[in-house]
Amino acid sequence: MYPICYSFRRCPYAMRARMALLVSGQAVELREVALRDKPAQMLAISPKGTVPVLLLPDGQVLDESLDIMRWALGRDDPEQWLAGENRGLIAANDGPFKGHLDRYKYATRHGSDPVEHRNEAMTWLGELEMRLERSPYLTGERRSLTDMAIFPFIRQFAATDSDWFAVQPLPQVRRWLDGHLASDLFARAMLRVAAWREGDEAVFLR
Ligand SMILES: N[C@@H](CCC(=O)N[C@@H](CS)C(=O)NCC(=O)O)C(=O)O
Repeated sequence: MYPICYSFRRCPYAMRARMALLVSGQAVELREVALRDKPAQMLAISPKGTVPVLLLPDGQVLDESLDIMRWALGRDDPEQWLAGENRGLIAANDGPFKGHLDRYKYATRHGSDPVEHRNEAMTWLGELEMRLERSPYLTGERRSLTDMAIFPFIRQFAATDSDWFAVQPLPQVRRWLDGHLASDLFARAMLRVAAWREGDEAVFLR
């Protein structure tokens, strides 16, 4: 029996979880969720209703993306991603940066000033730029959990206005981001699947 992963292809939290599952070789049944019509089976095990959710064969439920990453890498960590976990950087991404990203990208929904939040977000990107001047990845010579947890959010920020982003003084961030976007791992994690419905044939992420 395989673990079941409820996921949403474009969700940055789900992307980081899928990449950790793939790199660690943990095959899972992938159930693509329509966020407007979440499956009752998912809500029954995780009423907070966010993706990703991982249901393990023993009934244990992991419904935080970082917990799913740590679980997968705890089983096998061939690239030693766990050694590069920088909790402070990930928390800064998931907290303040994500707040600015949402208020920039979805300014109408938030009633926010997008430029103000884009500027705030740029302070964070400047910090990443400085780190990436010192080493090719955020925590050293190789990609690690920290890179993989953060880059899906930088991808979203960059794509919000790609012409604008392309001319920002962030050459190292662009190099780092482009490398991840061109990686085989990201391509595998971005597998296209139709929204899951009960009775569908299982789709596997592996
Ligand atoms: N802290 C959670 C956050 C997950 C999250 O917020 N996912 C979004 C999609 S990107 C979601 O499911 N939102 C619920 C909704 O839109 O209904 C995690 O790391 O897994």
